[in-house]
Amino acid sequence: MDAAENPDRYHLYQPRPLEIIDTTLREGQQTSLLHDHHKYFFTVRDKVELVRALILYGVKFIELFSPVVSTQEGEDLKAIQQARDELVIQKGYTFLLAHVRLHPDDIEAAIRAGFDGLNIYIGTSPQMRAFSTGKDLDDIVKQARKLLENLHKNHPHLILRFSGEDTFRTRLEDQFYVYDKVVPYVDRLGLPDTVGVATPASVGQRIQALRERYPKTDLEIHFHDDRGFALANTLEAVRRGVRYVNTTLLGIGDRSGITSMTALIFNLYLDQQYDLLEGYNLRGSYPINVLAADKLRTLVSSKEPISLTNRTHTAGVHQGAILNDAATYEAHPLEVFGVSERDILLGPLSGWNTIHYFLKEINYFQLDESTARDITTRFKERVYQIDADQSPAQLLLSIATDEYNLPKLVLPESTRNRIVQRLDEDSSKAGRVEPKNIKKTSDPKSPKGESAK
Ligand code: HCA
Ligand code: CU
Repeated sequence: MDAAENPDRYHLYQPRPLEIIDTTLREGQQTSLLHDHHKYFFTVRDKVELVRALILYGVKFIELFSPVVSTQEGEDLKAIQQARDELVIQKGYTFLLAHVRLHPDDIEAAIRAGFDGLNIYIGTSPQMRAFSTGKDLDDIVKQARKLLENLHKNHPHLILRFSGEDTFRTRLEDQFYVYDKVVPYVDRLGLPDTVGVATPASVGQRIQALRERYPKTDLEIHFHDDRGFALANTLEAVRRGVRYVNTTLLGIGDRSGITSMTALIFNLYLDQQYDLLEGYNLRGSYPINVLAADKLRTLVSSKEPISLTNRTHTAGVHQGAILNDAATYEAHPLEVFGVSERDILLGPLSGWNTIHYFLKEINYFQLDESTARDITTRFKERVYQIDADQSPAQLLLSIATDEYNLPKLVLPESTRNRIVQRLDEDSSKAGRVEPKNIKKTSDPKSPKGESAK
């Protein structure tokens, strides 16, 4: 289904009080983590799985690169559009937005590719004007007005957003000068903190000024985390009524990234902002983080609030108290956000990374990556035939135990029955285990080099 079939879909849509615009596949793909782990880009399969997971989580707006970025990005878009269309009956329509420069080539390519909307941006700060675009404010205004007026007239159903990149180093008068000219033609005005200089105080002031001047136009925020303020800035903006918020899974993005989707949702819940949570599947928070981490070949970061690390206790005193009552050192209801082994939803679409993670980190089996890949192949062959009373997780555990005889890490007494995330050994060093030719490790009760983290 493309935008032409039901062109006014957006203007018929009733936006919720909080609309997340996920940009994992645009801003997130700019993360250096992809390079650290020699991955470099998300494959089309990664993208489709992430998009499906985001839609099932309740996200209605997904930002992607403009097709001019690379032929591959243009190709992958078709698979993403198909994945989106397959979920329309179950979850309603999800809008795909192209991130485009204020440039006719980007804009035309995005329209041809069937995007629902354009997230247009151009640098407005003195730094961006001098060293990035080379355009002064009058050039920007002239070009923006011409392009946006045409788009508004000729493509009335496209969702249009205009952002002055580097808003928080742009003088308020300069931002007004530009936004005054484009506001009649757009659905949203963006406020990106491109280099992460904003604080909750400066965010509050800027948003108040923009809301007073453009009371009828929705604002969209995008905060980088260079100072560690992305989340605090986002909460301040939302508190001041901003409806559209850019986030990524795990907060990945350029440099130290932007606001993490699940960290935002979690904090709104803790602040009892339940109206803002309409339509979001809170229990899917941890599973979606695990999925994103898998795609990056890493674990969910310890800095991510919705992580197993937040339920991991190492200090003896803490462990003792936790065994008496978990609330002593666990103040937050992480189980509401799916931080539990039950919520790693295994199935035929699970990648080997998820399976590796599930077996190693949650069930403490010792296995290397190539064994995880083999097990994944077996699991996928069998999962279609499981009995009604068996779950995919049970099937996987039985393959690991009965067919591969995988040795298990024995945890210290005090951490038994707790969910513990460990990063104890380099999986490349863990022995490869072949099915049916399996010898138990010499003494599985005292595996080498283990430590529960
Ligand atoms: C970029 C910069 C950007 C754009 C945000 C926006 C930023 O990577 O192109 O379009 O609103 O942080 O300013 O991500
Ligand atoms: Cu950015």
